[in-house]
Amino acid sequence: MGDLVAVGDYVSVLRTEGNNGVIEAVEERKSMISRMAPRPQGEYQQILIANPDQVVLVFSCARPEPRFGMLDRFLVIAEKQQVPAVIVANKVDLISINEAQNMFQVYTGLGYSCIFTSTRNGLGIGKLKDQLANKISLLTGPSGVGKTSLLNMIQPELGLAVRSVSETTTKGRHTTVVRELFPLVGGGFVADTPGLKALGLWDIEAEELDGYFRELRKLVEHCQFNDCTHVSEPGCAVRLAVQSGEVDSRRYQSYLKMRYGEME
Ligand SMILES: Nc1nc2c(ncn2[C@@H]2O[C@H](COP(=O)(O)OP(=O)(O)OP(=O)(O)O)[C@@H](O)[C@H]2O)c(=O)[nH]1
Ligand SMILES: [Mg+2]
Ligand SMILES: [Zn+2]
Repeated sequence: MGDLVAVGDYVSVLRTEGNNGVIEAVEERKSMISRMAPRPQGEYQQILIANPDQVVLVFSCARPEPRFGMLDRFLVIAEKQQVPAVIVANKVDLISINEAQNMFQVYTGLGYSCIFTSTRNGLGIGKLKDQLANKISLLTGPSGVGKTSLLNMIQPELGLAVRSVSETTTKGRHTTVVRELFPLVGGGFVADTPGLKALGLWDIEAEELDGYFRELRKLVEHCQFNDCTHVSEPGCAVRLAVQSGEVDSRRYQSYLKMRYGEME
């Protein structure tokens, strides 16, 4: 089971009366960002966006603390779909730029671009605006990290609703509810999404996971066994690299969690 049509799909519409129409066909997607959404009826593939040029993963440096496990899952999905991923570290005003850079340095070290922002002092807003220009982007991340606030700052005309309750509550509470593509004044579109609580991987096999971790991908060929799971096999190049510090141990833990089915 899954969404039949999603934000970003190219469709053929048959005009009916007035401003109404029915979708007659959905073109094949070249890529999509989707997750397994928990539903009482069972597994369901929720498509967050179809055919994006990039996915912008927004996390806050504090309030709430960044959920790196979720970031790692998003990166795996983006790698599998070959969709470029950009990380936004928002609310830098709550810590310092140095602390923020340290927090995300694993990712910049892997070659992901990371934009440091604050809607309180305007840091990085111009950079983010440039990054979004003339592209179709998905803006996603946990709830309360400031996704909608960032969009409003980039384009105040949008006037999107932002959480007004006290910032001291770090619990998820959704302010954005609908998913929709907004046109950007300078060209391009961006989809704001409600914050996600969990990101279940869809259609990613345990055996292919290491290929979606940039730092593991290049090591697997050096493992003694070509079906190495990188857990306990002898001659495992991945575990060796974790021990030497060449591979970040938290990223390795993320890999294990994903491989052995824990939700994040
Ligand atoms: N200190 C600080 N607070 C911010 C910043 N950006 C947003 N906030 C606050 O964070 C809270 C959540 O902002 P939203 O923009 O609604 O967050 P969201 O990610 O869209 O949340 P959902 O729609 O629930 O997914 C609001 O109280 C904002 O004022 C920032 O750069 N610094
Ligand atoms: Mg929002
Ligand atoms: Zn191995």
